[in-house]
Amino acid sequence: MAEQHTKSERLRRHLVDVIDQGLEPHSKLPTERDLAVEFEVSRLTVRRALDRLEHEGLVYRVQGAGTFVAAPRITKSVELTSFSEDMRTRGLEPGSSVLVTETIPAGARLGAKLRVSPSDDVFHIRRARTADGEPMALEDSYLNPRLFPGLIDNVGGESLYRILETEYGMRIEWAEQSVHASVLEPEQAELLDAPPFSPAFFVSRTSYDAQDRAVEYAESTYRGDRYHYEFKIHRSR
Ligand code: 16G
Repeated sequence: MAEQHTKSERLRRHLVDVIDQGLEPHSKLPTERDLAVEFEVSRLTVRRALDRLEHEGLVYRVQGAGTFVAAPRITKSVELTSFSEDMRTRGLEPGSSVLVTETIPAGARLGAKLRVSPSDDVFHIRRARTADGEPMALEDSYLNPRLFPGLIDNVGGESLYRILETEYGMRIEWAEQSVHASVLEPEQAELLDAPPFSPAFFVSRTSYDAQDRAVEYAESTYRGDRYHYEFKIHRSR
């Protein structure tokens, strides 16, 4: 058993090296059978190595088609950035398509987030966010119409934070953010071009301006296979 583990670990490392040395994302790896023959190991050993690589997000499998090199995950650092800024620092071109713009009553939950009364209206903007044309996240933004009159008639493909700054002179200064693990509901999966119930990150953020006014409450669902969060953390004194 231990022997088999060592062999699969050796094969795993070899495949990591091969991928790192420049295998293009989405290129196909040799079949399990070919790998077993080439490395003189059992199919079970090959499967173990591939299982780990899949678990680590380096490869993905398509039933009946084989194993492929995964696209690199996008690192999200914990700084207050817009989606567009995030993508650009990673050399990716951000994009979005607006799926919904509507004015709805805040209700108790959104009212509390945006510090308006439950019977007040709020703007709801739902966007599918892309990086280099690939779907990355679904984003529901809620804003106070009194702070941003006419906003929902102005949102298009460009950065929301930019519109808030340039059109309304509103700069977001700080935010409360929470992240939890989630899965893509079938409707979300379809919009994100991913399998239903695949892993996702659910991120919610309430953003404030320098006067601590609640500017936006947003809920974003990111594809779990394309994102990972990176934190710079300091030991408390
Ligand atoms: C981030 C924010 C979202 C904001 C968007 C602006 C989270 C969960 N979401 O994705 O609240 O609307 O950036 O991006 O942090 P944009 O300026 O590119 O439209």
